[in-house]
Amino acid sequence: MHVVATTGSTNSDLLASLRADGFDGPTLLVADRQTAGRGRLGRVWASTARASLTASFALCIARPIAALEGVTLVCGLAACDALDGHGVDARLKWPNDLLVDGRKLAGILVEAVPMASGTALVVGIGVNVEPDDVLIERVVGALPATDLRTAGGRSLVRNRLAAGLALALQRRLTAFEAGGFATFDSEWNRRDAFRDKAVSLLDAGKRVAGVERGVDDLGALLVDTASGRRRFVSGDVSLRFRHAP
Ligand code: BT5
Repeated sequence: MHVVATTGSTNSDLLASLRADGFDGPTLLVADRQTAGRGRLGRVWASTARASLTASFALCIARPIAALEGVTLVCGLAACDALDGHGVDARLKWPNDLLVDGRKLAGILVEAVPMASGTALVVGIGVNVEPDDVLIERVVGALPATDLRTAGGRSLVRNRLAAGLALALQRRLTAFEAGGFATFDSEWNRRDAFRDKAVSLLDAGKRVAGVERGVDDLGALLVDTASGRRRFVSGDVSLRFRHAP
């Protein structure tokens, strides 16, 4: 476990060291302050030194990149496990957000590097720990933000939170390595914040409306639309609540 005062992005740092030096055992990198935090699809992850946990965990699993369907969702379940231990019961928004009361508490960014013996994964997680007006101003997006303190969290020492997240990730990803996503779908669906809700998706620039029906055994999102059930796997999908017309 390494803790640094400031860096651009803990995900970028672990990816760079994997590419330069290969995999050197499971590594947890925590930054007190992150200046260029990344979300999915080129989006920004906002954080402040006072209020946020920004960390990444690198580990290797014996599966090729082509057999990683659902891995991000499993990381979401692991993050929920860790937060359960701090008294926060989070819900999941496909594919990679943790919500409490419809507000975004944490986001996960999973990146993969092929290795001779499988795939090295860098699992980045940003968690809002304390309420912070500066942070709220920096969050531009569809969902309002919340934080562990507001959600009633206990024992919110950041290094302890980070270590708990890494242990939960290691445990869940070991199970994923053996059995893939198929053993996780019902558990994920029980945590799904959008289950049976009217949603609108942006799929490669095209808007699709329907009712969200959870995920299948490969982690694909199922949506009932006017033209039947559709399955979304692409990374380029944004999910939004849809208000009744
Ligand atoms: C994510 O992306 O939610 C993944 C965030 C992962 C961040 C961690 S921090 C450690 C590691 N190092 C990195 O560089 N990244 C990882 P996405 O689903 O694309 O969500 C991004 C969107 O969330 C933004 O466009 C905003 O709308 C919103 N957002 C940004 N910062 C937020 C915050 N602190 N709280 C709530 N929402 C936020």
